Amino acid sequence: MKISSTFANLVLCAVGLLSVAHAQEARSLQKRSTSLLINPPGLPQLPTANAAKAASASAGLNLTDIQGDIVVGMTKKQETFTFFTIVDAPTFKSKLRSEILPLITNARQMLKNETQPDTLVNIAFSQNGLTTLGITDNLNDTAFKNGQLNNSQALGDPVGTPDWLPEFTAGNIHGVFLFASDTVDNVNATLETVTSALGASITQVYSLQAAVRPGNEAGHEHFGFLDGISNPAIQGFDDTPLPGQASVPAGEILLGEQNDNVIRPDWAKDGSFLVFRQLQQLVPEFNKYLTDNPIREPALTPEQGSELLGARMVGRWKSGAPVFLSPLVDNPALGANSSANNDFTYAAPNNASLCPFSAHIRKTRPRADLGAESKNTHHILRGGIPYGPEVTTAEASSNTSTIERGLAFVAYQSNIGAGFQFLQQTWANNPNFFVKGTTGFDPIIGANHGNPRWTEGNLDPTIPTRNFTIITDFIVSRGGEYFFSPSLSAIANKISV
Ligand code: N7H
Repeated sequence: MKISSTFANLVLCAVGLLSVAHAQEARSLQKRSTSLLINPPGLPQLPTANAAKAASASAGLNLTDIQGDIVVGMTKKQETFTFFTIVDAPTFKSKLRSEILPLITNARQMLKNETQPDTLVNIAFSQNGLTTLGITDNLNDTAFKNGQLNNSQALGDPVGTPDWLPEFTAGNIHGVFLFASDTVDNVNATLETVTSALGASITQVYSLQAAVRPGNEAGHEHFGFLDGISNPAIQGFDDTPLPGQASVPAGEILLGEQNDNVIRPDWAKDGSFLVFRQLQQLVPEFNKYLTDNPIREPALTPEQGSELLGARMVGRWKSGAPVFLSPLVDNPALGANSSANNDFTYAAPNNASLCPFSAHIRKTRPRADLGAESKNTHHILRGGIPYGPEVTTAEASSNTSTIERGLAFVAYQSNIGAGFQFLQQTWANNPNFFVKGTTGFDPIIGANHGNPRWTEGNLDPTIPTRNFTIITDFIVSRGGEYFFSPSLSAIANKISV
């Protein structure tokens, strides 16, 4: 009897995947007792392994096939992003299959300390990378296909991208490795293992080392705000969202799952588009702007008025407490309470006085402004991490950044045009969103090609029409790329063959 080649391939794939799963389990048996993720008060926890297992079983989501970073959010302790060019595709494919695939961390492994690896390893490919590997199938995502450099004007970056690093403009980034762990030594050792396994089949283009901020700043980005509070819960992975957390059909983040209505090749199922942006933050300049422009609320000192302006620009206090629930002063207990710090909708009455329409978190997720959350199909899952050192005394006293620091911004979604690009272009950079004529730019990430940005939207509650003209971009895009983070079976059966 002749076995059809399709059937033979299926058997080989199944055997291949089983051995990958066994290799991962075997490695994880001897693994860690502490987590490679941070867990500061106020940030949501991952579901327990049992809860995720039950949710995914009923939804038919295969958590061992989904790359781990997609689900973990902004909680890595140490992370290095290594961008590479594929110079020898056949050798790369063979090493990818035999040596790298067994190292790739899946979503299920991240749910228990004992199953986490020493270092999370994930991989993603640019359109140029897939093309170099001979993959001609169309993933049907225009932004991904064209690459981020071609998208830079739509994103509001200055014309000619003068601030982009040359590594991001050269057009030779084919892929990126994500290495995350609790120690730099682990990250570096794994990077060494991976790059020596791949040998001369790749060249490294660029590496960005990132890390959680020290001490009590753990979980806070460089402006000082707790970050990573509000990420959507993926249905079929986390079915018990916290109050106020968006619960999204899996297909908003993962290709080929429910609510991903775009036609994709079968092998793209359970992959996700990874948007990477190196976003420099001008922290002393941001602080100077707040000092110079306090909100003159009679009950507050000028320092408190500056703090209030910063909180209203973000929509949250540094502790994470939302200004909608704590409008005049910070409430650290609320910020630290993940069951309460996301529990609001901007519903009337008089909602803009509580949280400005221009506030970063209201621009990027307008909640009840759009009606029911299910009417908002523009969700991203943020997985970034700060990079660069703390502000020095000299920088603080001169109000001038001399060392680069910022956010290694990572966002996962099934559709870049509806996800990251939409949030940046159609909401943050659009002065007419949400209220035409009186909202202005998102004062944090809104970009106007390097030109001044105006913002109001009730930013100053004591003078609702006060117009702020911000000359300095506190966030400067240093470039980035769009990637596809495939499922493990896609790596085994499509990308490495
Ligand atoms: Fe933003 N920041 O420190 O001000 N972000 N963000 N972001 N962001 C959020 O809810 C920040 C950026 C979103 O569900 C918080 O996790 C900084 C881009 C979305 O209510 C803080 C940078 C895009 C949310 C920051 C940056 C977004 C969000 C509150 C760059 C998309 C959730 C904490 C350096 C295009 C909104 C939290 C919700 C929250 C800051 C970038 C999107 C503190 C510094 C480029 C969707």
